[in-house]
Amino acid sequence: MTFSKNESLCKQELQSWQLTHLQETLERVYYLVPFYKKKFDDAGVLLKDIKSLKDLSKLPFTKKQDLRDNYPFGMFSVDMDQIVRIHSSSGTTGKPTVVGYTEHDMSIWAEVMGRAFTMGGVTCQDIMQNSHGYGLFTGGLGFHSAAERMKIAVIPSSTGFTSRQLLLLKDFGATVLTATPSFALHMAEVAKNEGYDIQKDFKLKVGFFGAEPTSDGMKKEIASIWGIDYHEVYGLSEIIGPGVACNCKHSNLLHIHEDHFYPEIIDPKTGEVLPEGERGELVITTLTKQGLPIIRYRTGDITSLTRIPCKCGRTLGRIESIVGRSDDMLLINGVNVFPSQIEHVLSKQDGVTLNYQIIADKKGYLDKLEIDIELNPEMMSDDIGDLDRLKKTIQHALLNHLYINVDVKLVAPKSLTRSEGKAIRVIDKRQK
Ligand code: DLL
Repeated sequence: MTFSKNESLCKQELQSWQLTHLQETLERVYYLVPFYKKKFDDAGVLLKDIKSLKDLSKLPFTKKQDLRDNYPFGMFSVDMDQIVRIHSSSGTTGKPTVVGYTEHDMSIWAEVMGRAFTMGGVTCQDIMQNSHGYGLFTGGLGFHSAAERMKIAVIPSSTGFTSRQLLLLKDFGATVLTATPSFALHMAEVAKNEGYDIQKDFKLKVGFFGAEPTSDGMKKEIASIWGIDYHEVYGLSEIIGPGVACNCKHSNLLHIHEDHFYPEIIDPKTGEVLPEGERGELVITTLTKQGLPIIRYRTGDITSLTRIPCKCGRTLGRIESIVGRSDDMLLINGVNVFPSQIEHVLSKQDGVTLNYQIIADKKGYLDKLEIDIELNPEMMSDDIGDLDRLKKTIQHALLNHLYINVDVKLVAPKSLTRSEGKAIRVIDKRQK
């Protein structure tokens, strides 16, 4: 069963829908968003040059930095009186990336999430505990609004407060769980410690997880500990939020809702479009969005795309689980962290140098971030109190700027390894 008829259009119908909506979107952005008019003019591309889907590759890419440069609302194609929701994600310079939705966009979001819920067999008989963070992050409210529109009873438990989450999960009898994979595993660990019998005390049958790269092993572990069907949801706020792609029961590959989000896979170094099946960076063009239509957005996510038919009957292409990122962004418990954000904070601190190393690791099932920073030689002192105060000041500044707790270690001058080429700033022990 599918949620909407566009999920199983034949190739010609789908391509004709995509081309019509692409041309409409290009008109919209060219005439309503000065950034795109300049970009297309500079590239010497006329709207009438885009006669086929392949012609899309003539257009320049949009990057995260473009959204920052047009902060906050410069890329919107409607007036504020038509915007009904604003979300944002954190940025390298302190300026977040801002996204806005019209009522029409909210319907598209609910539709693609409805497709995901249907892939997991969820109906209005279900109760969904939504343990994604609520707020500017699109995870919490993205799942919430779509569930409500499908008349699914949704428990807005948000993330954290694990013991209380477990109490609600048991007493309210949720059948569906949504969370980041690391939080789902953390919940299971706490449940065991608190003496719950996971299979007997909870009624969960399916879970939707995403927002961070997850190994197949971790997915299997979550499915088996909770005794649920694991569905992966992929998405990013710049495109819509969660719901860009999701896997059905027949495959681990994720159906990408390409009637709304047109995918291309490019070589991240050359920008060339790669043939189907090859791995590269996912680039997405929105086909139906009004608030923030976006052309050839470089997601930074590495994956591949296939259009080999799926047993479920959906004709939408499928992407493999995100393999990694083409930039240096770290995802710490679902929060985006760039090394340059950390450097920005350190550059404002007296007493330390900019010789630092970032170490991402796991503590239990949660991510933890440690930063080793070399002290300024003048700060070398025997006064432990001074050093402790400095450490706390930096931790506080990082929390304020990144919204995550960071374990700061102050180390002696010249004690970190120097490299001859590019400095190795990040050691990600989670990938081992
Ligand atoms: O993470 C939206 C989301 C919320 C997706 C909840 C799924 C569930 P952003 O905060 O803008 O949006 O972060 C987007 O997160 O470019 C990927 O690098 C990463 N990401 C999202 N989903 C997955 C996934 C939300 N299933 C960035 N697997 C994206 C791996 C993912 N990485």
